[in-house]
Amino acid sequence: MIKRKLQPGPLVAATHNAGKVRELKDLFEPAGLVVRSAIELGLDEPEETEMTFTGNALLKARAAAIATGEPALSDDSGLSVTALGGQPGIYSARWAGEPRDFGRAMEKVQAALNDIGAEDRSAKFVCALAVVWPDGEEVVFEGEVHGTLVWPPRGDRGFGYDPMFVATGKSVTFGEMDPAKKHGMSHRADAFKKLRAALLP
Ligand code: ITT
Repeated sequence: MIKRKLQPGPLVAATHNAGKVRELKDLFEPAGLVVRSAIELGLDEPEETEMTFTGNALLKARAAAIATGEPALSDDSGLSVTALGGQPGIYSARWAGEPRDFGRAMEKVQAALNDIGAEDRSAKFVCALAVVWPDGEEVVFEGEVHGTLVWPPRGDRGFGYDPMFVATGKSVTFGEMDPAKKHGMSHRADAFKKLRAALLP
């Protein structure tokens, strides 16, 4: 178990996804961390060559810690659909094409479910949060949230696949939900709770 703590002060969020930046700031800033994103710092976006959320999270945080000389936080996450064998999974962002269009990505998920006549619409969001210090020490925490996919998508809050995801026991999609409520139950919040217990003073 890692003994080191994340001290109040600068933390680089190694992400180019504006939706994640917003959520990571909401989660980490109350703990006294001053979060600056890879977008604000103009950092390069490394190619995600690993086959797991954890592997890709570490790769992104390592690149940012090396580039800045500051502790770096990254988030690798995605939607895992049961009837699609876990797809889009680590390819969740790539299903949106270039430039990213999550309306299209959601249509692809819906079309893939239609193609196989899937009755099982269960899915989960998965998140790996990695912290890497400039001296090379590193740690990762994983979280998830289970739910069901609805069609058509609903709501314009959140980001990515949020408008088609309803968490178990809820009736609104993450796209319709108040961000503070999403932070109480999301895959990112689940990983953050584990990180907070281990790394925040
Ligand atoms: P970075 O690598 O720069 O962080 P990215 O968008 O490429 O940004 P990922 O490779 O981790 O990030 O892709 C994760 C995708 O999964 C992301 O683009 C979203 O579409 C989706 N996703 C992750 N968390 C989500 C959430 O809370 N709500 C909706 N969609 C989410």
